[in-house]
Amino acid sequence: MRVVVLVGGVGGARFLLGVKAALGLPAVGAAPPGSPHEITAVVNVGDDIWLHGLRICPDLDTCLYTLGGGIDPERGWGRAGETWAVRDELAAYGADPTWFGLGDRDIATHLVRTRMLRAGYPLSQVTEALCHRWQPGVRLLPVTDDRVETHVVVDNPESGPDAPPQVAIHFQEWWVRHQATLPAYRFASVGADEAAVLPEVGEAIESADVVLVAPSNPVVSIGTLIRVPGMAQALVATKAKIVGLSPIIGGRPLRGMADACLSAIGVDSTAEAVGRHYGGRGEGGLLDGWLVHTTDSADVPGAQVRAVPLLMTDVAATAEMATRAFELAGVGVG
Ligand code: FO1
Repeated sequence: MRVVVLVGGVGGARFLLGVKAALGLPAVGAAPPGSPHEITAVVNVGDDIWLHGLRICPDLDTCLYTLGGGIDPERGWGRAGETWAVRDELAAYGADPTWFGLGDRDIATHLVRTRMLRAGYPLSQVTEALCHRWQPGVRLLPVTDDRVETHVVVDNPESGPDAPPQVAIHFQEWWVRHQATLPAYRFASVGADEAAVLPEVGEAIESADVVLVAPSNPVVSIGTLIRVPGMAQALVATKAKIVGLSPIIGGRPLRGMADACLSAIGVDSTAEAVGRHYGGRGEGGLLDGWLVHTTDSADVPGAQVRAVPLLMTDVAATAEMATRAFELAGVGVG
């Protein structure tokens, strides 16, 4: 079965572990040869940032490390067994920004990626090279090879006679430095207009047997993904059912700060509001199916809604979620 999963950061990577397990594959590491299933993860690049001369791709790296067995399970990002010597040395030099922690092991990934990007390799080929080491057991594709960064419009913290009232800061500055506490007026996908969806992504979606929308941040992960030119066309064209899983349970996100993002675009932090925000496919939206947690209910015109346990407490629970999504999509897992 050809499965495509639209993913963002930590939640998306954890969900992919369950998708693999639901298909009888080892959650971590390479799929055994001859597996009848092919999983393609379409990963958000909006969080990517140039820092200290290195290109950091948080969502791709979180998928790489989580599926390859190198993730720090507590943080959900960066490497297990990490040390921070370079970060501390940079801080000692007062080398800004000091608010984004780059671990020593993690820096090796950014050095390899930056060197390949500078040599002219597109991000998709760089990611493929990194996958040779990590063996994530899924095809890991950036949604585009082009630079599309999420920037956040906030009140200008600088005051002064000619200070503009609002400024745009990089998503990571808003997310990490300010912990999403600065009220966001809107999110801009800088570079989206000149970007194009990766051809392999369009092909994977159009030839998929099922497309899953991971329980990732609906605004800065899934929203930024489907806004890349070419994505909407592929999602409309595919014959596959498109089933999403709510990242909001009982009126709040499990982790991350999706509620801060949702309020910024005027969407309530409820499973129903997010489902309606994505829209039912029968009404010209994204979803054929929408899974909400057992505590929630939702009416999403144009989509079939089911309430199932959505707590990713372990791989088995996550695999059950993926299985329920396959059921709702009408694809048996033979
Ligand atoms: N998140 C933090 O809250 N603090 C950090 O210092 C931080 C560093 C970092 C380094 C590499 C990386 O891949 C991710 C990192 N993150 C950090 C997480 C990152 O901001 C988020 O995981 C995603 O961008 C949101 O999905």
